[in-house]
Amino acid sequence: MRKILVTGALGQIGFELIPALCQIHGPEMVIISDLRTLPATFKHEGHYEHLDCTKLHQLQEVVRRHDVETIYHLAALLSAVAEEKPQIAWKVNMGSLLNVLEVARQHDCSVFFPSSIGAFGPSTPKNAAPQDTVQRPTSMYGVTKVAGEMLCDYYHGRFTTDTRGLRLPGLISHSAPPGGGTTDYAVEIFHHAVRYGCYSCFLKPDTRLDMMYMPDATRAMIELMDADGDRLKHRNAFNVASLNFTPDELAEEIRRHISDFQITYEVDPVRQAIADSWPRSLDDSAAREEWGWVPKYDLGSMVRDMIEHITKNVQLAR
Ligand code: NAD
Ligand code: AKB
Repeated sequence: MRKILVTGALGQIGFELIPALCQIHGPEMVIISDLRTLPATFKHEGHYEHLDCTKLHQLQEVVRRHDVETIYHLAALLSAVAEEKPQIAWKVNMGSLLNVLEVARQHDCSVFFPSSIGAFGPSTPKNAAPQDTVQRPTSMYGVTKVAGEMLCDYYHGRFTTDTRGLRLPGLISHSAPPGGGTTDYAVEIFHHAVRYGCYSCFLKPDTRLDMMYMPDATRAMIELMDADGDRLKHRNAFNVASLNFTPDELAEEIRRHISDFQITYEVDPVRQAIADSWPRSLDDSAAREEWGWVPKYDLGSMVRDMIEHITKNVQLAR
């Protein structure tokens, strides 16, 4: 049987996508790969390959040797890091995607591409941004995401490569740290709330953005890749939404569990400018119609689950 390759698998998404894929397909079917070496603390099953996806020959060799059928291409620099190193971000985000698409074309693989709310810009409608709308992002991250969406659609149209993608919002998980994005506050806040009872937030209190709990996000990726291709009118990439809040509203929900939690604000102008350029919310009706997307977590159930898991981890570490 042909296998599944996950690139950039040691990051925030890979940490939860790998166990989900191993549970469905069996660990022997999942190839974990990253530029980083496998940390001793990494406990997941699945075969590990040290792989720099900007190197075409490395990617070709791994895909050929493991007879890969599906590639979840997670390797990329996130928005805040990409804005610090725009030239490197272009090289990593676009260079690795072009390599993945080329190898997919040669070996008849399907490709999952994680686009982002960052693929939109200030001229996109701010509320309920439609599936098909203006995409003129002003961050390097956004430029690579919108170009990535188009490149994936090009490979599908030109070579019939099965490419599919999601415009993911800020993702929240308790098991892995975020990788340098504008929405990282929504993960950091929980660790600080449980450990210290306070958090200094780098976005303004009323910065409204879409967010999603990681179990919903990994399920969305797997469900999209399993969907009947004939039903898909869109491919790269589908708006998906579930949670929508400001830092102030998230802090209020955390106070239901940690009543004396305090939030203060020390705004980072770079990340604030990126957040202000993104839509406040997305319309995900195309995903719901074309492949049956339905989120399971709301703000209350996400916050409860995050606090339970982080509290347990903190107690175990003591
Ligand atoms: P992350 O930063 O946590 O992890 C990315 C991983 O890619 C890291 O482990 C890094 O070592 C690896 N990597 C970097 N360059 C590489 C290279 N040349 N070859 C191989 N591996 C390399 O990112 P994440 O949060 O897991 O996000 C994964 C993907 O999902 C990215 O494309 C990101 O833009 C997208 N996305 C993430 C979010 C989010 O909130 N986490 C939201 C929208 C989209
Ligand atoms: C980031 O903030 O860069 C990511 C994203 C929304 O793409 N979390």
